[in-house]
Amino acid sequence: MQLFSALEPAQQTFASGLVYLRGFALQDEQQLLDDLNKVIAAAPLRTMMTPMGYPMSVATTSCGALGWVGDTTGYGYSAVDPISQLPWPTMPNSFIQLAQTAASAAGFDDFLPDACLINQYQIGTKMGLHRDKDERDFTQPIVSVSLGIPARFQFGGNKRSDKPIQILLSHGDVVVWGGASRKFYHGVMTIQANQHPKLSKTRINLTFRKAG
Ligand code: MD3
Ligand code: FE
Repeated sequence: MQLFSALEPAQQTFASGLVYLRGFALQDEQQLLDDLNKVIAAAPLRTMMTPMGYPMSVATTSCGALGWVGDTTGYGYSAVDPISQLPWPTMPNSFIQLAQTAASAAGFDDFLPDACLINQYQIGTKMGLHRDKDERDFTQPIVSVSLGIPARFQFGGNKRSDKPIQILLSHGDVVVWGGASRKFYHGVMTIQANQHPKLSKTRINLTFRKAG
């Protein structure tokens, strides 16, 4: 099985603290997918409301002590799933291991994520340019894991008007967003029609955060 294209390096640093690790999540792929399915069975994917009162196109759920929630009053983190009123599923060991080894490969040695947001994209959905600012400690990185069909991801700088760079994120790719990149504007371009052998016509993104 060929995991890596010979065209690009397996690891690339785009900015200080911004490290791309191609295929990094494939090391323990099946365990990761099995654990993902268990989390989704316990806390189903759902579309949160935007403050404007429209449902987001991306479906989300969470695991870990804190989960990301949104409704017409705004966005934030909650210790309970608003649908079940129960705590979110615990973060599987395979998730914690992956987040920590990736953070450490990027130079962040003591990453202890307490939140894992799971985003599910169908073909035709996207995520507009935004910054992540609902977390407390911006010295902690965010680790993102892409699964399923690929996405064209864009990130700029600290200003919305900074010209974005696009990168293709494919199944198994991991990106660590630490240092200055933690505050960069970023978004996901409209997902193009595609098919993945294990995730069919969907893309799943995991983001690991120290939110509390
Ligand atoms: C750069 N998710 O959930 S992951 C999000 O593919 C989010 O689902 C996208 O943006 C997705 O908030 C992008 C990559 C990512 C995540 C967090 C970041 C990039 C980031 C935080 C700061 C800077
Ligand atoms: Fe984001």
